Amino acid sequence: MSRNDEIATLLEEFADLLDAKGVEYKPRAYRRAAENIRDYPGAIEGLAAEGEDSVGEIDGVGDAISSKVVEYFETGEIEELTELREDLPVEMDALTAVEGIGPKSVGSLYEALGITTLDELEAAAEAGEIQEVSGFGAKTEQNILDNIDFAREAHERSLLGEARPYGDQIRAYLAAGDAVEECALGGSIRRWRPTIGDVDVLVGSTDAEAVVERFADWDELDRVIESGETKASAYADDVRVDLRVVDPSEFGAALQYFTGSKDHNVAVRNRAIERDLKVNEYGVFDVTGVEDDDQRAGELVASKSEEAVYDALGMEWVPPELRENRGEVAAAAAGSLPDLLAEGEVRGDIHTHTNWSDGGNTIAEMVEGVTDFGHDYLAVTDHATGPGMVGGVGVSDERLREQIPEIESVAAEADIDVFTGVEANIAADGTISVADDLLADLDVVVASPHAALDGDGTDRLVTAAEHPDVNVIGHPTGRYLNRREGLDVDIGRLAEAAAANDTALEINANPARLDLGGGAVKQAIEAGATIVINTDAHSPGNFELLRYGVHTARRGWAETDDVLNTRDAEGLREFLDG
Ligand code: DGT
Ligand code: CA
Ligand code: CA
Ligand code: ZN
Repeated sequence: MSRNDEIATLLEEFADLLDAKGVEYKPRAYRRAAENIRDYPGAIEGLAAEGEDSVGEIDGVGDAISSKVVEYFETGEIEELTELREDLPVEMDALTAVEGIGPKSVGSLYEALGITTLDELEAAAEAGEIQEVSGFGAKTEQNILDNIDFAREAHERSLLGEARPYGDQIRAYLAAGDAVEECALGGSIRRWRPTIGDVDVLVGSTDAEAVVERFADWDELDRVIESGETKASAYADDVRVDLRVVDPSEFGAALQYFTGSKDHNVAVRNRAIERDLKVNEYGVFDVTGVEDDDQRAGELVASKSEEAVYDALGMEWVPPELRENRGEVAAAAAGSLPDLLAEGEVRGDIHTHTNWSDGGNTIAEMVEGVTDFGHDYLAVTDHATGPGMVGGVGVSDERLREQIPEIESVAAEADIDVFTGVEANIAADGTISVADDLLADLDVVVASPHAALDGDGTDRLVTAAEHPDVNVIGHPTGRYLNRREGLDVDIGRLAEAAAANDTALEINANPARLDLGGGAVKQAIEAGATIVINTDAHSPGNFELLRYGVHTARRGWAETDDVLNTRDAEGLREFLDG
């Protein structure tokens, strides 16, 4: 975690605690400052060393906050935050993992019932005490009971977007070690699953002790929970990291085994058995006539590389994102694996926000950011008002009309193509929250569900996809990973409607969403739909999130032609006009 992230996280905690105390306005300022510090390209510790004025040069960071930042670097704590924590000794992250429970509710429940943990919350709900608290009702209480298990489980899994940077860092760090011959990530993080139980990292080395030692010395680790001769486990923040060291000659077999998924490995193992072979973490062995049940018994056929392991089983090498037992074993055996979309093939972003709605930056700053990122085009799609847009976030039709010439004037100066657009809301009955004549005047219409996100949403989304001016269904299920499951959607039926109406289905690359997910993407493509991968950026730093969308597309077997924004601006225009 960079010091910028560290400070941002503290300020967000500050904001949550202020919210819990019922303080108004201030939390919003703290969150905005946190976001800008996180996105700030320089090192915050450098500014802090120069003093409060330098910290205050970051957008949205006023005197009160900059003095706290300096205090933290000087003393190692923010006194006011420490006091707030003592005042409200709640497990904020765990409690707010329950859908419908925010920091404010946590504050009220602590005030009224002294609730600090999920267990206490559950007990109070079961005893009917929650509905007695002012501002809560029987419905909220039932909602807590319905969601607590989900929240408990979710709290134990990290988001891919949180875990992946640690994975990249630990891999680079270990790979630079003297004793390390091979190093790779395995497990769910290598498969780019949207949530991660632990980050698996595998090293090939003849000196396991030195590798375990180097691992334990990694700066980012907060605590080591287990350490043995060839393995170790530790936490960096809330992310668990699992190290395993194997002999370099067996690295490929170990990597294949520890990448999983379990279901993929079962299918691979069954294929081996059919051919009188055995596959395990040590290699592929010919076991014809072998009685010995030692793991390494039999004639070794392959173990050094993953390619060799799959080859020995008569299969193409399987990209990790496909290893979910969704038909990849048969396809690899038949030599018919998809030619997957690659990072770098996506050429633009058509779902982004500016400070006209809830984004943090101007239209010009977003255009500059996406240009620096290397894209060929951008669509500005601020939130329209409507259901789900609380706190005046959405833009009225009238304001959207005013925004069009503003976008066009930035476009005239830009090195890339800039499209006008909107992110409209899909109401529960499938209607779109913006007037038809305005929709017709905009280049890109993203329509997304933002409220009433439970139950079956198929009819609702199909109706939206059939609207002649809707180009993209944004984050179709509305899920928030680890927080809410979102709409149930018959993806096949939605995809058919989308394909028939030239509407693309989005993979929202924001790591909190990754919506659609891999399984749904595969179904959508099979039903003929076009996919579009957008970051839903609210600041220029968010364009970097694209890779999570690309790997989600790969999990859905997407090839280049399946993805709308691999086309150039001309190609995109043809789709929009089609
Ligand atoms: P996670 O960490 O819950 O997000 O998911 P994974 O897939 O990373 O699971 P993890 O960390 O428990 O184990 C890493 C891989 O090791 C897993 O994908 C497959 C392999 N593996 C672990 N335990 C077993 C097992 O009992 N049988 C088989 N076939 N494979 C296993
Ligand atoms: Ca894992
Ligand atoms: Ca593991
Ligand atoms: Zn959006």
